[in-house]
Amino acid sequence: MLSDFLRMIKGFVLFIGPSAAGKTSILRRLVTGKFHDQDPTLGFSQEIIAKVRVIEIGGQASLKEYWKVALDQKPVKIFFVIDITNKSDYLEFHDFLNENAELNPDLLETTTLITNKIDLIETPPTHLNEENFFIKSSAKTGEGMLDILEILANLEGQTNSLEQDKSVKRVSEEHPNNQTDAKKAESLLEEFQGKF
Ligand SMILES: Nc1nc2c(ncn2[C@@H]2O[C@H](COP(=O)(O)OP(=O)(O)O)[C@@H](O)[C@H]2O)c(=O)[nH]1
Ligand SMILES: [Mg+2]
Repeated sequence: MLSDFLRMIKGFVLFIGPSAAGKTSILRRLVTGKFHDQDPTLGFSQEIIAKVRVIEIGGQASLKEYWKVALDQKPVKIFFVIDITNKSDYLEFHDFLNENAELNPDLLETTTLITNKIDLIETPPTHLNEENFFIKSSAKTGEGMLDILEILANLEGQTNSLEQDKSVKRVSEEHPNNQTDAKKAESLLEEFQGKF
């Protein structure tokens, strides 16, 4: 089961947020330095960045239960990625904090908001004035990537860092789109178990 798997890999960074906010694009940019236009992730993906294990879970309603499973494992860091041009993404961020505060009391401290797609607008929307801190990013232009990397680099040592296989950079691609979420979770799980 996925929950067993997540328990097994304690010590990780979580990338979550609404579908199509740009989570995969940011992770790809961090790993490859490039931007590719792509389809939203329908399941999960994982990258190793600065030796830190980063797990992305897609934003579809059907995957929210996996968010909770992952949050329950107390990730060392959570990045909540939203599309800066989409106000409902921002509202979803606050719903996320409210709904999961009980499950994960460290949530506020652990979570950093990333407002992605900054390349699409001139000035950040005014509702963001209420945020103390957020990283403005663009997977397309590379803006904000250094800020994210800096946070990840500072986490080195706090996560299970795959020391046994230093050559592994990208552990897994996201899974093909012609599978159901459950199937994807299952096959990703198999792949992970084969690798670690
Ligand atoms: N203009 C622009 N488009 C982006 C950016 N990041 C992602 N996208 C596009 O937004 C869509 C969703 O991106 P994706 O990374 O799959 O989102 P995810 O579902 O959060 O993983 C894709 O078409 C991306 O090419 C960005 O910074 N700027
Ligand atoms: Mg994705």
